[in-house]
Amino acid sequence: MRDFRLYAITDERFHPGRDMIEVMEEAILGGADIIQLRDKRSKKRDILRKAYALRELTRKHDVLFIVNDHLDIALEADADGVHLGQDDLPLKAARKLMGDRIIGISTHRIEEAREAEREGADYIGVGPVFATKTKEDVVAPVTLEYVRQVAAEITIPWVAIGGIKLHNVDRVLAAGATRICAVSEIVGASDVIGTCRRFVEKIMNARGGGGNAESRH
Ligand code: 3NM
Repeated sequence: MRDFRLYAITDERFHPGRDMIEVMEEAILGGADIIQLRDKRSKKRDILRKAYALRELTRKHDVLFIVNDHLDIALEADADGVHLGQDDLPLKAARKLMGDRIIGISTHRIEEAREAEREGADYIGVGPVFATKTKEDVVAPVTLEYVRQVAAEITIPWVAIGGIKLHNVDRVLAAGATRICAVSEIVGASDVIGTCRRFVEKIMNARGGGGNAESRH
């Protein structure tokens, strides 16, 4: 798995009237290097159509493409991987179906992070760091303390997520994060390209100037 920096996730609620593929292309042009299709509302056949379109887009730009929740859609659309939550198919079962493809797991406490690592996740999500309205039924914010814990002991790639904005990302990076995921701040931005550029700049500054941040992975 490539060393991604900025993870962008689709959420059409944040850009009414704008085409999702256009928004995600702007995110990629701004520096997002991994894209996830996340759609909790549409019919499966509509999600599949979006997956085909995003696969074409991500291939054109040579960035990773992940499908949230649906292994069948991920496989059919030839995505690079799938992202699963704690209540989805267990990692071992998902691995049988996904083979060498990427499997990412959402984690909300260090025990879940350890388990995902032990069982062969390719990366984990670490959050929600701050309060978020984007994900329903999510646990209370895990705070920067969980980010520090993961930074100290988890060796597989991990990405901080949840309520991360340009105005608070520096604190997440200072806690040890080297990869950032933002949903509403990116896809809801009036300037998606510029927002992503600023995220990437901050991530790269933190990696370069943060001493051991990069050497950890
Ligand atoms: N997963 P925003 S938080 C999709 O903690 C998702 O596992 C989370 O959206 C987790 O950047 C989240 O708009 C939503 O707060 C993040």
